[in-house]
Amino acid sequence: SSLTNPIKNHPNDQVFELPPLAMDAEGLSQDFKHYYAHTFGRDRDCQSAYYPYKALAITLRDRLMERWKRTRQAYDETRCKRTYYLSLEFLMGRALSNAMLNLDVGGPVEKGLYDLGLMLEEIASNEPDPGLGNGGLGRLAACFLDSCATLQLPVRGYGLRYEYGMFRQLIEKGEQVEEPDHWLRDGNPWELERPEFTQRIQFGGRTESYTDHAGRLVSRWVDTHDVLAVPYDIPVPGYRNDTVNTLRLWKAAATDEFDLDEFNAGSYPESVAQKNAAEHITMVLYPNDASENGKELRLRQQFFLASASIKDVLRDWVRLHGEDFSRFAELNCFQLNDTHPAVSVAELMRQLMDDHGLEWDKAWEITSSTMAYTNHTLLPEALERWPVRLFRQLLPRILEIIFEINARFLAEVALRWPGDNDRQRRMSLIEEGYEPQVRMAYLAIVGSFSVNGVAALHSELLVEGLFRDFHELWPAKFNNKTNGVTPRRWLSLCNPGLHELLDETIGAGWVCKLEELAKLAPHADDEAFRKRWYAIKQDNKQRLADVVGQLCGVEFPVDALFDVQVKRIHEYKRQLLNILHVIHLYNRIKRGDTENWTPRCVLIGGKAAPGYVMAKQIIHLINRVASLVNKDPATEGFLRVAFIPDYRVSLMEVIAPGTDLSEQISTAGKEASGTGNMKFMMNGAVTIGTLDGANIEIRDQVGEEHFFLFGLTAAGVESRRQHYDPNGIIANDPALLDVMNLLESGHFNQFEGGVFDAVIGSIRNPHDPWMTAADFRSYVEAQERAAAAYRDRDGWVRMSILNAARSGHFSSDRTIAEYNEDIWHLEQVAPKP
Ligand code: B1N
Repeated sequence: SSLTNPIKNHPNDQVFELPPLAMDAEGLSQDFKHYYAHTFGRDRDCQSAYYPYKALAITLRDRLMERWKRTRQAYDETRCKRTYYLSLEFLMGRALSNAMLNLDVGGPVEKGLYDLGLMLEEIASNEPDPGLGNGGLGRLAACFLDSCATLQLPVRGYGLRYEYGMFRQLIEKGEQVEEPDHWLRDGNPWELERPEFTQRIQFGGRTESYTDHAGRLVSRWVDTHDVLAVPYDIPVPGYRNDTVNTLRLWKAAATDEFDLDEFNAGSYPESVAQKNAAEHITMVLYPNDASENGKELRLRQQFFLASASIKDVLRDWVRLHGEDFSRFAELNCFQLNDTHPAVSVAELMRQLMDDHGLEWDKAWEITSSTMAYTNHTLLPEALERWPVRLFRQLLPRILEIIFEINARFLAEVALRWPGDNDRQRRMSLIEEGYEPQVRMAYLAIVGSFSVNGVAALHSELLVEGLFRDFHELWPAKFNNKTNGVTPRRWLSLCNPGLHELLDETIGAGWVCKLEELAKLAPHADDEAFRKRWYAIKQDNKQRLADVVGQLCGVEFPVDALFDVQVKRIHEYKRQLLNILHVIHLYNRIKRGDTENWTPRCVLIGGKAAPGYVMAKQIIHLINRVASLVNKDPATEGFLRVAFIPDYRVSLMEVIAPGTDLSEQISTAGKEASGTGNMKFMMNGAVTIGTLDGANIEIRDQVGEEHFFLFGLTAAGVESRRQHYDPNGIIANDPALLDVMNLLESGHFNQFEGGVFDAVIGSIRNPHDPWMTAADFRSYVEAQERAAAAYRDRDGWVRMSILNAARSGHFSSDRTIAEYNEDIWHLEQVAPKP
């Protein structure tokens, strides 16, 4: 633009000199009133409950804003090394109470509002829960940003600003129905649009060779259809430390150019419609968890994120260092959250060469010492492969670069293993065949200096299996970083009762040094302490029971064992095994086998990918079993079952504190880590689980006597596959046979013949990859041990305390400290006072 900024052109720092904003009740409520009345123009007659929330959000955002600026300045002035966390998902959850906690203004805000006759909790409940992620992978990214800000590390998140987040789940006639989540409808007070940092992203077109000014024959990308990327910044406050980091989300916007050919052909509307297509890139989050999608629009999203973020970083680099990239790798790191942004490897090469004139070797040295890759799954159905044909059509220049990377890489392989053609075929970035494909995980490994898994077992399985050849070639690249969760949201915020007891018992240091929870252990022997612990748990169970009552219409009595499984619905997570156990309990009740019974409330929740037929059938089955069990008078006082609809971050904040027994029952070797398991443990739930993902480390921490273990090991699962005989297992286990008979007789689908055939059939299938029948007996026995343990109230409370006490290892602060120590090597940078 030809207009210039008068503030920039007449250096006058007075403009930015503002007194620090008030942090007391009086000052906060003044601002709240100002925004409500003057900025939003509302009064007592306003019908919408949204405006009080919005006024409070802006009041808090102002306080973040001053700290945000100082954090940015500190990072700029120190010229410190930075990390960029690239992720297609950031499942941030609500921001308001988190901002209050981290700014340490919870008390004053509550008082200021109370003096105006308003209830904070009621106002806060009007905040939408942004669902820009599917599950664990997206929520992990959010926990990591929280820990980076709290540790004062210069880390910026880069993601997409989806217009529609994760769909809202309704349950109609027992089945999942999806509804679009237009979370931005009323605006988002937490985002700051930054049109001045808009980037231009290329798609399509073709490449051509030309001779550059230095006489080199080089390639360029021409005739492209460009899309604008407009950034929206979201503040990420650290815990009471004045640091506010940034999450930058890109929105796609059309350029103002028309497609001239179309235009001249007289198809004006088609030409304008083209523009529309550009804006579709960030319209919707793909709702698949741990399964790939293969749709062109998804590849567009991935490249859009990669290209815009890298351009943003390089522009900043040039602003501070000019076109000299010699120190770039020393001062920058990209962490790839799975392969979703892995096209970044080729895109950084492209920008360094085509936009900044570097030669291949220099660009490769920079790229391969700047990129780091985290793998989150071993499931073959989740491994991303993109057809070469799609790349050629959408990203022709990127494909050229991938081919070149591959040619040079395979030459290295040939040098190390001369004549081993099979190995070359196995390791190639291109999978040959009828439809050749780009293997994104291999591109990420070849282009990165670090490759990590997300729990000890997972990282071992990676180098023994999927990445074996690469581990042989570059053993030092591979490492483990066991996941963690932020204790701010997942203890301090969500469990105020426990929070207070912890502060009183071991001091307030645990919030940022979660290992200090270990100091709780001796108190497990103190009866008075156990009483208080129990009382808090019962209160939290009541809070959960109220929600279950409202959302499911099922009454959960709080003296029962609260047995909970919430996570995405997937066959490998085995919600089916859980429901088989429920049917088994129901059958026992009906047979009158209820001596020494532990009353139990089973809660299951989670979303199925809309195209995942089996997962949807499992939801249907759970709901049918639940309604039959709950309405049968015989179960009264023994068993309740509920499926909680629309499981999401804000629901977990109520569920985790109110849970006794945490279900982590995946087929061993299939759940990379799990993170819900950690949230439950922190809040004093005991785990029933397999030796899978981080469960193994949870059990190591808490001790085997405080964990209900069952099932095959990962190695056991693989060796059983050859001679797996579910029908033999069923025939020889009367309890399982009864359960199968109930299912197969149509007991749970009286007027819906055959609707559960596929899911029931899977249990009897000798090729069932999840081996549900194999673990049934051992699961039921572990459940019996858990039920017996719960009847010993003192023993259970002790176990609950020890679980929380040993959960310190699962703070994402520990995880991030390890990423920084081994991969990023960032200095802590504090903003100036
Ligand atoms: O990532 C979490 C782990 O704790 C879970 O065990 C793991 O299942 C989860 C494609 C994924 N792995 N892969 C995905 C998500 C979206 C998508 O489109 C795959 N999610 C996980 C955090 O490490």
